[in-house]
Amino acid sequence: MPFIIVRNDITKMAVDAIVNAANSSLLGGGGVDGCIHRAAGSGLLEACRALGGCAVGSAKITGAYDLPCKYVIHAVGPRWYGGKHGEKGLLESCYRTALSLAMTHGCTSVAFPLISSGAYGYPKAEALKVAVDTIGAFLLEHEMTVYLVVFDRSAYQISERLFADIAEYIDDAYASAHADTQTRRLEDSSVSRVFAPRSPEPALPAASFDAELGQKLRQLDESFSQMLLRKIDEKGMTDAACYKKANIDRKLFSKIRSDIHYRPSKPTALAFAVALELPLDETRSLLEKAGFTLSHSSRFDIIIEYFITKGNYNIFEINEALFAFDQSLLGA
Ligand code: AR6
Repeated sequence: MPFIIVRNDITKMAVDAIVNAANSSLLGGGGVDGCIHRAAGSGLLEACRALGGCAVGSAKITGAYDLPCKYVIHAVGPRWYGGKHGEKGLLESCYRTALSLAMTHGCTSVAFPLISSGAYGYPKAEALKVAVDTIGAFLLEHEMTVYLVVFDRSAYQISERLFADIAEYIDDAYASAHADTQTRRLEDSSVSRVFAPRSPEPALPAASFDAELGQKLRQLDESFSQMLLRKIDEKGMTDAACYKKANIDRKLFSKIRSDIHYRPSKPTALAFAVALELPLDETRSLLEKAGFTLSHSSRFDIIIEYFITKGNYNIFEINEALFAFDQSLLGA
């Protein structure tokens, strides 16, 4: 999965590069900066001294010393002064500069903390949106696995309004699923009152059974991968645009492309439905090809349904919401 949100201590991430939320002196500090310098050892501070500082909104790279990664990218986020002092542009520029440094150093995996959201006071929900949007846009153009490392749950907040809106949608969907069950129970009990044993189906002789089954197997419906490739063509998308928008890595996509009977996981199948911007009924048809359905008994399903019915097909935003509700993320 090219973009993954995880809850972890960034110094434990075994990726090519981790990003530090530094200050413009690059000589260490508190928060994630302090954790990284402590875990990397004094060699990191020596390397930073040689860099001569760094401008706000920019980033510089060093080796990683005792850390399990290869590089540390020191990005200097903006302090929050209320939002009207170019904070957003500077924060975006931090992510973009760090990502392009990672690219030029051949990194295929990078982990970011939520830059500026601690000591620098950037509101967490807004800092998170900048991170998700900027990293998301980069991944639509480049092959890389990017982790957004969220230290603790309180550090992670999707906007309260979105959270409340999804929570309400889940409640309503549960309520209607429950009402359906009740009606069904009533219907079932009325059926059982008039229940009469069904006459047994006449048994088919073994030979004709085999022939009929053989014929049915030859008339298999379009498979998941066939439908996926057809939809990509119909939408006039390239394969790469589709798997990137689906947060799916290239290797998995090639597997799906070359195996018409490929059985994806549900998050993978849904990721493609989102990338293709399928409406709900077509999403259900694509899922069905992989043996899945959307159910109102599952929070995961309701959240996906919420975004599709709102016409919001931004997989990174959907994942942000899934993460906030402790659900598996889309993509693979
Ligand atoms: N792993 C991942 N995330 C962490 C970790 C960790 N080990 N520790 C903290 N965070 P901050 P800033 C989260 O304050 O706002 C320093 O003194 C934390 O919960 O580290 O950019 C520098 O030297 C928060 O969400 O960075 C600068 O002077 C996020 O990392 C200044 O702070 C960023 O919080 C930079 O401030």
